[in-house]
Amino acid sequence: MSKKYSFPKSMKDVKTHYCAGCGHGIVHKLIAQVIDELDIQSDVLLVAPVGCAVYAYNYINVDSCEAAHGRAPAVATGLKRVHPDKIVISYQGDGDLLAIGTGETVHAANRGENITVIFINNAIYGMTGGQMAPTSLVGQVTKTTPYGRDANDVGYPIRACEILNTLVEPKYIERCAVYDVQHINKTKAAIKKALTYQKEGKGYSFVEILSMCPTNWGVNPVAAAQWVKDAMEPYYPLGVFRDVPAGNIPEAAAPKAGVVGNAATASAGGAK
Ligand SMILES: Cc1ncc(C[n+]2csc(CCOP(=O)(O)OP(=O)(O)O)c2C)c(N)n1
Ligand code: SF4
Ligand SMILES: [Mg+2]
Repeated sequence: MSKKYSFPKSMKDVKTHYCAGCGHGIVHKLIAQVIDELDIQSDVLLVAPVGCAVYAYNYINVDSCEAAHGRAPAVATGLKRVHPDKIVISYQGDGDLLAIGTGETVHAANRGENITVIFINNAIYGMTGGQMAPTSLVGQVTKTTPYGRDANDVGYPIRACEILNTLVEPKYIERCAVYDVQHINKTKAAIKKALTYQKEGKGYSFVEILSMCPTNWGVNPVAAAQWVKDAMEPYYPLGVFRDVPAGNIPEAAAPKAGVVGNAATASAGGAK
């Protein structure tokens, strides 16, 4: 017997403004489903980004606010500190999170704010018409790299999970993708784990999602999904980078007891 599809309670039943094949709508729905499953609709505070998901609050039916481009983790920090019992989600694109907002991103993670950051990596500035993002691939043609991204000029694409995984405080870091059903289901599980950890007070969680922007990549939705798999995934490997409650703490990020203020430091004159 086929299971009847039920529309998420935490999703507004409105027409989408996203292009066909865009990943944002898929991720919005996953977030809404997880909010329903965890029964936290009245507890969630969503910080919407500046980017194509600027109207995230028109779809996800929770209390929301807008943050200036790049500032969402700072706004999320304020909301969480004032309302520690709320579940605070910062939803951001790659231009928002890794260009103008790199500082806010790294420092919120480094402070170990008990918030969840959902990072939509579509390798481009979608909303503004397809300029190069920090995550655009080498050779990728964009409006601002008409001959393809040249690493000699602008450096290599930035890997957010790998950077955050060098910090001590984050408790959960995973990279997912939404190019097929299997990966969509995995993404939902990652979002659920991140929000569950926040609910349990475990600390900072970060879920990166490789996503499609067919419009600015200049391809159809099927080809866009394929490009995420074939071109993006090899550079941005999927998987769990950090899961502290499960005991997965990389050596480099593990706090070393006694290093600061120990005998060796003291005999060398102490920390200044
Ligand atoms: C302070 C500021 N700088 C620049 C902009 C212009 N701007 C709006 S959205 C955007 C980039 C959006 O790209 P991304 O964050 O990757 O989101 P996407 O649309 O791809 O989901 C930029 C540069 C702005 N609105 N505010
Ligand atoms: S421009 Fe790209 S990111 Fe924006 S709605 Fe269209 S497909 Fe999605
Ligand atoms: Mg983008």
